[in-house]
Amino acid sequence: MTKTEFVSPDAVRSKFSAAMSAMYREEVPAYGTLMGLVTKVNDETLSADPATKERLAATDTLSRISEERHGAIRLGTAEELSTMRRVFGVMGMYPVGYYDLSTAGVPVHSTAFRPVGAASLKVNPFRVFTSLLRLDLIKDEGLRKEAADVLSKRKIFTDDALALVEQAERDGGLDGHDAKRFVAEVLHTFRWHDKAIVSAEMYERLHGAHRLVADVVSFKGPHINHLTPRTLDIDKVQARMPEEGITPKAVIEGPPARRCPILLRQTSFKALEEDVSFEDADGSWRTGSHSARFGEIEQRGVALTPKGRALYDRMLNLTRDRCRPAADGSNSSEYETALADVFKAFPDDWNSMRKEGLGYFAYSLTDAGKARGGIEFDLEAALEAGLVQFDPVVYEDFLPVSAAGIFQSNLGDDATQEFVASPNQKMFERDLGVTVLDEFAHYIDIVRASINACVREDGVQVAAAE
Ligand code: OOG
Ligand code: NI
Repeated sequence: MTKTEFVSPDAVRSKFSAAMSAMYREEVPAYGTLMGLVTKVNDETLSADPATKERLAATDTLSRISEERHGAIRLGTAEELSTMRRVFGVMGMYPVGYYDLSTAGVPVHSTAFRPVGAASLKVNPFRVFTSLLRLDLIKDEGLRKEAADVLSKRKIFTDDALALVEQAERDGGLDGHDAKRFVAEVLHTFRWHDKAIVSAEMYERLHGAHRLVADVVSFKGPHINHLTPRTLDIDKVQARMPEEGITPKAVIEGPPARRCPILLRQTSFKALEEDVSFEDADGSWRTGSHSARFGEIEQRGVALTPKGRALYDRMLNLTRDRCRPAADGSNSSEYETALADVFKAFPDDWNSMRKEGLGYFAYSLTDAGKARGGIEFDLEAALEAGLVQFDPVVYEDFLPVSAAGIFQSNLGDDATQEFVASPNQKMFERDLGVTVLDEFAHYIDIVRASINACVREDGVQVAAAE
């Protein structure tokens, strides 16, 4: 008997990411327009900056950028979340990090399913920001029960998708034929459904509790609500969006524009008002509207260490103490000035960030280092001697304040609501069925592995800067 050849989880993820992109392009044409603009700006940026292009190519990250994107979904129950974890597991995507959005008035908590490890990320870094609705934060007990009841009855995965997940877990993978079926079956879960599963009257009550509650509870499944391509120059794309008929939100979330980008900058366009229909008691359908799906772009920079991240958080808080960005964009230039001003104190060259332990950098041998067969002494000395070089490690995760800004801009300016901040990672992990991975441990692993690969076989390993 011949041994079954399994398709690698990385290849399944690449196929899935491409299938999602094709589906969303058809569902939301503005996403296709935005992708075209991002590709154009990325090409222009790379031609104007051959040095960056060369480093991206040398670190094998150039090819991933045009295919790079993240999406987001919102789930309703613990069972949906734990099953989603198993589905993503088949594609080599694991839950990294815990994001509490209750502080920002959004009744969800979240994780990011994404590949882990330099090799998998290079193949395809597709991530899905996955939120779980927190009905426990909704005050109206009657409504909470009704919502839980609706959610307990819906089935968001097809029977074949579930069977294929079980098969992959049991056998250790899927062959080419089944991997294709798996992608097609799982795609159904993320589709848009314009027929609500609740009455118009219940939709209004859910909406009254919070727009997000209505979005999660009223439909058959967790429609993908945005797909975000990665740009190399977010300011340029933001400035050109109106030319393409797209209106971006007022301010870019995250750090200011810098010579050396850090973490993540994001901007989005407002959710579309879409026709949906609700079933009446007599079985007829009545038209209404719902807004959920939007577009977003992002620029990714270097991953920060806990020290760098603490500095970023402090500076963002200082900025927001000075000027809180209004949802209607009325003070956006004042906010941008404050942001740029405060962040002047954050070093803006790679070597200072590296030396001060603010960011993660991967090391590799230069031609001279390769000619010597590697290094065997102190890393700093090897850098000085030109035997080793370093490149920024890309930030692969999300930022809670930015995520809150993205959620808010899509909920409408009037939707700000106060919840008592109540992070509950324990509850989230119980519902998920595993603990979430630590993002910092992941970056440290990448740095360590890069250093070890520079060391000569007979050399003494050097410790990574952490
Ligand atoms: C997710 C919003 C967060 C991001 O990029 O920070 C997000 C959502 O609206 O469901 O996608
Ligand atoms: Ni997003």
